[in-house]
Amino acid sequence: MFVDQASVYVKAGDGGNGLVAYRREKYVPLGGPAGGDGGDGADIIFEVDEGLNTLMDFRYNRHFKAKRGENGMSKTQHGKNAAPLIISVPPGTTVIDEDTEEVIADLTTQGQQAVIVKGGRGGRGNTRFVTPRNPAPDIAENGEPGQERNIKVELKLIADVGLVGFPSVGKSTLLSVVSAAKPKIADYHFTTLAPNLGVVDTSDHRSFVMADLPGLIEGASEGVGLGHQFLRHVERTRVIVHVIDMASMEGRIPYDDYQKINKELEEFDANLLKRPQIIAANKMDMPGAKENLAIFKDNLPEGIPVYEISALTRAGLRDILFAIADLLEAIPKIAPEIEDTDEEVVYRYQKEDAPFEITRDPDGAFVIYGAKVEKLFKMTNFSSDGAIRRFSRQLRGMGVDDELRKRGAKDGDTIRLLEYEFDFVE
Ligand SMILES: Nc1nc2c(ncn2[C@@H]2O[C@H](COP(=O)(O)OP(=O)(O)OP(=O)(O)O)[C@@H](O)[C@H]2O)c(=O)[nH]1
Ligand SMILES: [Mg+2]
Repeated sequence: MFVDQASVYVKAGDGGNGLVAYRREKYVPLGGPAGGDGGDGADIIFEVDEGLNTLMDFRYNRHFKAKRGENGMSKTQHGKNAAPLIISVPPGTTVIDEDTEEVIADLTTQGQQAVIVKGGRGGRGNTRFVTPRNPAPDIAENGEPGQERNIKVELKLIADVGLVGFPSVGKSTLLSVVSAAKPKIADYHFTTLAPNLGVVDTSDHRSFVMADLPGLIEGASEGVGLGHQFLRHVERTRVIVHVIDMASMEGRIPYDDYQKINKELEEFDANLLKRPQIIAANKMDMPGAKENLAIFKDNLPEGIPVYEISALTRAGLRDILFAIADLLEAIPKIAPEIEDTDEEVVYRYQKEDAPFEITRDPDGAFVIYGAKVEKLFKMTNFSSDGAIRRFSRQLRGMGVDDELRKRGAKDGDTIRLLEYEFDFVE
């Protein structure tokens, strides 16, 4: 398989901040609370687009940041949620968390979506902090930070087209002139020992994946030559391009080649003969090729398409590529026998945040860190006393105070959290 991969950083949108506001009414100097909630930040979603077949887009853009939610507004108006950022990926894309190696998503079928990072929830406005004891709170939350992660995006390409034929008929040469692939080419048998894949772009902007398979010989289906292992690859292609040396450079008769290879395919798996097949009559630049082709065509049953090409001079390539692209468009996307490997997926991004850890800096200050405590901190708007008191209560609830005391913190000691410092107060 041809694996294309990219390392990418993704950050979902932060939630919008909640607002502290009060109603203003005629004759009422200070009305009730009226601060709205912030909107949710945008998720980043990957979506399968069958039209794509490379991760080219990630080569040039390795950072994706989604929009934040709108801040809450007065008159209890909710800020707008940010629309998700949808990124198209080709089928066969796997997304892996670079730090944990966890597979986040396996995207295979057209239109399938997976949330890669989740946008932050909007912060609550002061309307939501009303209690019987505090009917006009001055507390509002900041938006929750959007999730961020480093991911590895991998594409495992399954070939649309497989090139089959005897050794040295020019399969690798053909792949090398229609794609960026650089397979080894030489005039001895079995130059190609493992499939090479390349992405072919036709001049009318269609594209497909072509595999250059190792040469087949008589008895391949019983394990002669490179045998079975490579016939298996043919099974996974949607169209077979049968490459034949029309110049008969090794003295074989082209029509015999055609029959022998088909017999091997059939003996390996009878279904392979039902796969659409196109004949590439190669080496048409050589003397004698025209005559051989005429005889070949006389023997060939009606209705089997033959394209005259020369991989060496590049003659006839445009037509055969168009014919392949047309055929691919006319048949189902994935070969039936591999369809059942599809699984509906699955995103497991929601891990319980680690609550907090405490360490000490060389100057004796206590340092608090951890995803959960840092998130609480970021969601606190420290401009109001109410919010500060709420934050202290939340820390106490998590057990931060107890843990600090256990480690010997005294009234007035310095506590650090992210880039801020405050005093420990008993
Ligand atoms: N004259 C001529 N020679 C060609 C043409 N295409 C390929 N060749 C030559 O044929 C020889 C074999 O080409 P390859 O592309 O390595 O053949 P292959 O089918 O990949 O062979 P294996 O990997 O061994 O199965 C090389 O010397 C090529 O230069 C062509 O269109 N015309
Ligand atoms: Mg080869």
